[in-house]
Amino acid sequence: MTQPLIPIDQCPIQIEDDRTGTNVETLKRAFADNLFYLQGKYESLATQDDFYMALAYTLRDRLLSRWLKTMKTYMEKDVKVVYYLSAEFLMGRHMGNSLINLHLYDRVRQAVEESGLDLDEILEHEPDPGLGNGGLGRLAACFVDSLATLEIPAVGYGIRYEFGIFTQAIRDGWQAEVPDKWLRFGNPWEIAHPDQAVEVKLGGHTEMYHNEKGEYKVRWIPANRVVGIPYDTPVPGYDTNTVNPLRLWRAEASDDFNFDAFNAGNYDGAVAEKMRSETISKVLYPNDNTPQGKQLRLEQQFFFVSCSLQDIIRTHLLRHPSLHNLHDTAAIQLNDTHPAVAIAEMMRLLMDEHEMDWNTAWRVTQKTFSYTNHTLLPEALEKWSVGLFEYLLPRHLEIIYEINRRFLEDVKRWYPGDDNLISRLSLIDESGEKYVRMANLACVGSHAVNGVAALHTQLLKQDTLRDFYKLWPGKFINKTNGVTPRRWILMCNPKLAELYNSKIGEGWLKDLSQLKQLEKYVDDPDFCQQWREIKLHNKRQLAQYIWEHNGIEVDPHSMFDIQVKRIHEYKRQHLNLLHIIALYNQIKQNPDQHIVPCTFIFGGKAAPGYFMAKLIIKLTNSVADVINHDPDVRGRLKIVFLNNFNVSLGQRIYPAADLSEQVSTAGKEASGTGNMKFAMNGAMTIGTLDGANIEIREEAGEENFFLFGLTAQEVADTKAKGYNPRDYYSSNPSLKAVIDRIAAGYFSHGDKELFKPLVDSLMYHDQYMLFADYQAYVDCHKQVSKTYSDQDKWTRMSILNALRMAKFSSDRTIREYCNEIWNVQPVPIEMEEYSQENA
Ligand code: KOT
Repeated sequence: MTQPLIPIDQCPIQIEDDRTGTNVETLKRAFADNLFYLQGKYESLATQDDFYMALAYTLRDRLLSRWLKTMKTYMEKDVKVVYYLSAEFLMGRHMGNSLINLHLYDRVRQAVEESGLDLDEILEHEPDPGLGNGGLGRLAACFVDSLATLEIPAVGYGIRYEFGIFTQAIRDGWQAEVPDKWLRFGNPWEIAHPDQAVEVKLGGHTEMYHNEKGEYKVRWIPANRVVGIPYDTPVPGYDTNTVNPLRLWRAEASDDFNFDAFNAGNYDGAVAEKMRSETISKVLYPNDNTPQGKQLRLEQQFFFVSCSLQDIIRTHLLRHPSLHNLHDTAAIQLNDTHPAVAIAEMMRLLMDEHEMDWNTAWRVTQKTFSYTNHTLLPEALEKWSVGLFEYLLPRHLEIIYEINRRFLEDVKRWYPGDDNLISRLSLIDESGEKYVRMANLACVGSHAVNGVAALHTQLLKQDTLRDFYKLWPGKFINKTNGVTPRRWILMCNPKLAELYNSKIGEGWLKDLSQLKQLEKYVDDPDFCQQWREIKLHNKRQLAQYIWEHNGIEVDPHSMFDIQVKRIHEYKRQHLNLLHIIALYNQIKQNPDQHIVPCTFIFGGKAAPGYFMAKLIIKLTNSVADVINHDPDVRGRLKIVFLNNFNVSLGQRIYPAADLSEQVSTAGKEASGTGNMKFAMNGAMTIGTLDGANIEIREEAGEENFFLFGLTAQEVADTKAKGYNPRDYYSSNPSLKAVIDRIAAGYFSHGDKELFKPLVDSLMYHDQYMLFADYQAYVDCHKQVSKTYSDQDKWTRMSILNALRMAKFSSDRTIREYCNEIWNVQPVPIEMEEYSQENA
């Protein structure tokens, strides 16, 4: 007789089991085992990549019991779950994070060292999973960390891109894009679940029929089908047993789709179709703040949305007989409009596949969904041509038209005769070629709409979404962004974390407001000395990195003035350059004049098709070339462009900054999150009243923030009056000298054409008003230099900044979403004694 299987939760796993044990001897044994049995290598022949893989498996094993227990608890308790739908999750490396969240750092370091290896070197061999472009994707990653830490049942749903954001190389000062083959050696953190694959339909047409009850129904006859295979990555909370899944979908050809071609002996045709299906999850579109109106992009969006909604519905139906109460078990968050087609897909699934009537389906949909807007740039609002929509998603277009018809009928009743209002609110833009407006769809289909910083939400209400705000003021709510202090303080700045721990213990990691207790040390010379030493240590490490990667020697005692973020005109990296050139001009006029030695560090990727952003990178490198080598400068100014800025490079950069550049045109940056990471690590901010800068300044105290520039209102007023950048150029000799130097080809070996597009754009349009803010920015920098020269004062300001950033923990943000949008509660995960003891 065969033995029955023991239920997994009753498996008699022992403390010393090689897959769960956490004492040093067991860890060493497990590590060696994984190297042998999973990597298939003798230690003597193994590479650092093999060691990384073996250690990753060792850690994943130690996450599994908590992970399975988390899933089981959610099932049994029938809890309400947050589903975070996002086309991007910019997770960064997993290994360091798992070591921290499992409290295993010290023991694993010892095990690795006793095996004759270096943990830091192994950590560097993890590829940085770059499944996102910038702020929006990184926010999703911070949110899943906070959700698990706060013990909130949650699933992150997205796409398992085979190629993430490109690797940026710099060739002759220009950006070059190299494909990101992050899966080359396999991904040890994920587990595939082909048993839970779902089918997604595309294209074709619809037809009407009558069901058994004689009701009129619509059926979608697709032209194509693809299959979504889920890959789950564990997301462990800090200091909890909760391990939530990040579920990413990979597209695969469906069997029956190939079947006919194969049977007919048409292998080439079958293979071509297979390739076409699998292209859907091939590559992340590298655009930030500009949509890519490509068919494949819409296919990606619909693909992951449909997979995820089918998965959510399947989960619900395991415990409930119908979908009438879906909103009681599911809160679905749309991370911008990239997944907004979910509103139509949910309606289709409820009505066409689960027999629900329109009114009920619409009520359930609205109660389930909420939508976050992430941009104020009008050109970034997504719209899809009606023709493409009809071709790819014929049934969804019908549904969108019907949502629109009913919606506009209501509006006509509320505001009779206002045709302009109707055309602005319509889900269809009919001003020229017809488009589906995704933000309008998301607003109508959600019960809550939020911006990501106070100013951003206010501008949404006043401007971008004002007509919707007028209809439903109660739907609009602000949720200022935050970042996880686990990665953005503890992991990236261990010395600072150690200082905090030595004074107040580790409670601050889950309650950042505890740092306020440290304010009493702000005048304590010992504490200030330690603070400066930590900053200097971090700067030395970054200087070393710069030396190794750029061959530029920088002085760790110089002021590190840093701007790292995507390259975009509205973010105004070129305003930073104008200031640097102004300093250079001063030196050229008077080489002996005193200036505060300064290292200007830049980093960030440009969208491959964004010419002006690429030209800004070229200009940065060209200015660096000239200034870094000019003997008159005597090393007092250094300019460094760090290539391939990504999450792991960010972890080196933020802790080493003295000054954080947050200089976007007011009213353009929705929030910013890099600004928070810098301030948490004790950098001072020079910034405009834009996005979350405003709230950072409020928290830090206005005396601890270098403010300059027009307000959002002044920007709008100046534009309305007719802005002429040439007036500023002609009346400001310093600005004129800077522009003239670029235009004369001084940074381009005499070539006057190279930077002409940039110069002309500033002189004749200056859409982002660099000239209007130029003098204020230069003056503010003088204030910065003066303050930096008084190191006691600077240290005090730096300390107060770092200690007052509690508001910008993503834990605070997530608590607000839970209470005010999702209506979900924490669900603690109880573990058997053995794992508690081991933890
Ligand atoms: C990308 C495409 C379309 C619409 C918006 C985007 C977008 C916006 N991508 N990243 N963002 C940024 O999101 C961050 C998180 O909320 C913000 O801090 C930042 O200001 C946005 O630019």
